[in-house]
Amino acid sequence: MMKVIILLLLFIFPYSIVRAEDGSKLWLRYVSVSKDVAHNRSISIHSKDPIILLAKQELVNFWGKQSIELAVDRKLTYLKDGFKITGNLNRIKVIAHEPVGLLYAAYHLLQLQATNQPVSNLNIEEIPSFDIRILNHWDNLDRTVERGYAGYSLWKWDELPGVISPRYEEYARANASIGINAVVINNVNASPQILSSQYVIKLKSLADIFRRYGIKVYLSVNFSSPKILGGTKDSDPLNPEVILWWKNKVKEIYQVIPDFGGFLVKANSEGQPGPQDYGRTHADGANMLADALKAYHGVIMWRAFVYNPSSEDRAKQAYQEFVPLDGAFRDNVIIQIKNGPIDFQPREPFNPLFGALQKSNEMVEFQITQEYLGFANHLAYLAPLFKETLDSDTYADGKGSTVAKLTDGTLRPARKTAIAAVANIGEDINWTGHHFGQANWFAFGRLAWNHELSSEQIAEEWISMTFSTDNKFIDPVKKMMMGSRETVVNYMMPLGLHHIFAFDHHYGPEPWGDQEGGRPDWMPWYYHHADTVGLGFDRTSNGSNAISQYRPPIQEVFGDIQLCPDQYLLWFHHVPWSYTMKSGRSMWDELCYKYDAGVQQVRAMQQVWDRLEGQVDQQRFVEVQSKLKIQSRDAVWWKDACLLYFQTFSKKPIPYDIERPV
Ligand code: GCW
Repeated sequence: MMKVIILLLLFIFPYSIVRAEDGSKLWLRYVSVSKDVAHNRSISIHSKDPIILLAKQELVNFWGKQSIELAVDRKLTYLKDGFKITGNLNRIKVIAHEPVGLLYAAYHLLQLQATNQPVSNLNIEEIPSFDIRILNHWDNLDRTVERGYAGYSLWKWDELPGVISPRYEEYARANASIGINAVVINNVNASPQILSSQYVIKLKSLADIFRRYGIKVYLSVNFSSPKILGGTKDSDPLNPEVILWWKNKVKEIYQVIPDFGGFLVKANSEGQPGPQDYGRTHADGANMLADALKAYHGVIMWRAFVYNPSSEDRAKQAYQEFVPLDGAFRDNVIIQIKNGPIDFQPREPFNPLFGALQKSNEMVEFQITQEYLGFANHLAYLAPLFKETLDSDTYADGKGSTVAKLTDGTLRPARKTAIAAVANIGEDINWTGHHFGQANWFAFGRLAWNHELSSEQIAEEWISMTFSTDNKFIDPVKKMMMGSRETVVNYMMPLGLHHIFAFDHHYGPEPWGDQEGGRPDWMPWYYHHADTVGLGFDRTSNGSNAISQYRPPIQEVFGDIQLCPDQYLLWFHHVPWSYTMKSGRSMWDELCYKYDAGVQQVRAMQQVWDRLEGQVDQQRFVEVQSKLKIQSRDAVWWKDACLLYFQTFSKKPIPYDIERPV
């Protein structure tokens, strides 16, 4: 009887549509070639390099068309990690300077095939925008993940190096397919234990897998490691005993992992130890480590995310600490700067430190994990957020000094350029908790490879590789993704509001939050300053003057309430409730409409998705649908909580044509 019902169901719903699909395959859904194709096509190489062999294998398995020749040409130094693909219907030639370039070319070809792009007349040259395209995992050694919403860490430290999970290789392959070539394995709030010999051996087993995919491993290190692990008197960067400890540790690492990438350091920030504990500067600390790594071509990524509870505006502190040190850093130090001056908010203006450091290497740090954008519950496509920062003109070296061009070597030649993002990856079957979280991992990789790609193009690539190549599916989903980040901004923190999250976990709204004895700079009022006059943080010269850290003409634009774009208004200005906005509405009314728009937009996303039932496998359909339900409830929660709270200051009615808070 059961069998008959199943057969009947399969007849009504073709198997390919109802088949369960858990999302574990990510965007890597290449179809294996038939024996016929394999027979009539050749993939030739002249090398035994393991990365080239892998490139060949991927093509042998999945390339459905012409014969291909893969070759390394050491003369083409300008190509570095890049590649050239030329050819016609019968034969394709791929050339790269490095073996990994051939691997990237293989994935490029497979992507063209998977997205139904023409491959008959190819003339492609791709060179990555940044040298180091790196994921930062905030994974702890006990397998919890700081700000991680996709289950426990992928790294099973207790089993390593003996047991190798197949997911290590799947992870490496996914990264290589989008050009990511580096990973920081552990949390920036680093346990000193990661540098113990036992862990170095565990790390080696991961490095050995990743190497085949062109990926180098890096470690976050705790600045107190010499004292805690090595028993030195202190961890003063100028103490010869400390310097020697680091030198030996670096040597030990390179003995087992010869291509180890380097260290990422969070120092004197949020309670982490650092050189200032000994009266030294960030440069003293960074340079000491950089010297230890130099002989091995290792790199130090030194974070600029520093602030202290003080009377100074938190948004100004990184600039104040780092600009006086400009020029003091070794050339294998890169200052890693969060995209905005506060902390990965749904929207921030660009960090004024970009370009302000004239003689130091700089790189951007984005956050893919959605600490401040609804965790793995909300659909928020982040390519538009990443691009907003990368395309921001700092005017540091004149007009056109975008953050991208300042950090990719175009305007400021650097030994190595880099871009980082905090990963959203965990043990969950679908890797990222929300199926659409995969798109943000993908988008970061694609933009690190080519920051000129448009968010639309990346969305389209991802949708067609992950779900369907049918335009009837791609178009509405792309539209939904493209608006999704702005939607989150609308229902959480429109008009430049920021950091009004519930204390510590950062999920829901708590603009009224006031922890007894808590740090004032961790309390929401610090950021929104609501009072009977108005709302917003005055960062003009009448207030904290954070505006002075931006260059003209940005300074004039952000600093003038009339010129300041609406999206940053309450970031830079304390605006009266009845102030007339560009729309003609009062600031209070505008705020109400924005929150309401956010709610309506999530409901519209639900409708778009609901209509796609049957065009995508049932499992992913239902899982995304359920997440959208949560998102829509949360949007109402945000709107009601924020409007009812701010209304206690504005004392104005909520316009009747928006949904009433209850
Ligand atoms: O965004 C904040 C997070 C912390 C994080 C810190 C940082 C790793 O709330 O959890 O710590 O930033 O970036 O160092």
